[in-house]
Amino acid sequence: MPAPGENLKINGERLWDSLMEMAKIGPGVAGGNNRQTVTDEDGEGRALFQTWCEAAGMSMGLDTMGNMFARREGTDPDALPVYVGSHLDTQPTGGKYDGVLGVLGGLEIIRTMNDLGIRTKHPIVVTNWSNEEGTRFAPAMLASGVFAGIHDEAWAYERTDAKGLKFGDELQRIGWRGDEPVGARKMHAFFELHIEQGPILEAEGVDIGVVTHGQGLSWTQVTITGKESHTGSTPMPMRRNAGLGMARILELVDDIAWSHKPHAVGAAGHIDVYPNSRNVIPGKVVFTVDLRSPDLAVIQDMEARLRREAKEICDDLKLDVSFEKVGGFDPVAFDEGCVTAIRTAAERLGYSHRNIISGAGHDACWINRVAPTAMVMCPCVDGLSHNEAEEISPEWATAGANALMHAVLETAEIVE
Ligand code: HGY
Ligand code: MN
Ligand code: MN
Repeated sequence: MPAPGENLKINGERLWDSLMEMAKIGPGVAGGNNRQTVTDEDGEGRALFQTWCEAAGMSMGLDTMGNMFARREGTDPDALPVYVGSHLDTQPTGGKYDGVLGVLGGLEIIRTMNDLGIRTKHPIVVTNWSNEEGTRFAPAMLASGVFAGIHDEAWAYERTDAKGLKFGDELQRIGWRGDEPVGARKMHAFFELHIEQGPILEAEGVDIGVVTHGQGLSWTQVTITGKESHTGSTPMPMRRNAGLGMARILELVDDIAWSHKPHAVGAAGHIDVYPNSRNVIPGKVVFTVDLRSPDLAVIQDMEARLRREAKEICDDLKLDVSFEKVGGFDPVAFDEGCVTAIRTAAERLGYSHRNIISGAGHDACWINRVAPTAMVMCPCVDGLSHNEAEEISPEWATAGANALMHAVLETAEIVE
């Protein structure tokens, strides 16, 4: 079985044009995107992706979680397909490349194979996973989690957004709830291309991140209850200020993460204050603490310390506090064979590369549970992501997609 030739390259201009075309759907207010999961804009992005896949001669499958599977046939229809993809949904103030590069990078592989008449033994399937971000409906990687048997589908359908709308109802409403039973598909392997979303590759001037591991994640939703009262006429000793409790706990979260430097991280990105009125002491606050580390024992220690010391803070301030685990996964070690395919691809193509641990969670972290999986990363400007100013260069996108293509073709076995 021949390896892909070193001069086998994708069409970088076409990939970049598709990225810019997709970025027009669900525009943000500062040059990025707001194409949140199962919104009308998500539906438009899905439709454009389907149009492009069908124009490339692929057939589209759609499962009951809205996961999309565009299939290019192989010479052996019984061979398990090689899957490649990521997600098209974005953060509310997201960038143009987070997730999208992985989906359209997969499509560009097919377009290049069509241009050059390349055939493979294994079919190749380009995938768009629903609700990777978990911002509108927690947790993150929801649909790939159901696919991998981590979450129950009925539970996933019941996840609600800030307006009380349910994921399953919204998926149905936008017309992207398929009939194919989620998780029924078997994979030969899965590959995901993603921007690093961190500063390492750019700072070191490295083209390709060979992702050996993904750090683990823990999302704890904290609810603090005090007493709403007048911010002017309530004497300080009488106050039960839920906002003060949250402020001290956010300081605690920062201290916990620093106590496990250099790798652990912690913050709260989601915060709701009630009644959120200028002259009312908050009677209730709800926020989600995001703790991460490559080391499971560190995550467990951080979670335990958070609950223990947050309770002490609230007791001191005469506040009630409750905790709910709303998301998380253990640190991930990707498949060595697939990781080697990516490293070999980078070497064959003459790209600088280094092993890297993914700081962000990805659908690949769940798919790794059910199929040999690995990721390839490209740099992003200033390591910035989950910000509308997220930026990459066309050269980085092209190099990442070339390495992805070589790993996918090598695994799918080119047929002369
Ligand atoms: O939260 C994450 O790491 C991913 O971006 N959803
Ligand atoms: Mn992503
Ligand atoms: Mn993201």
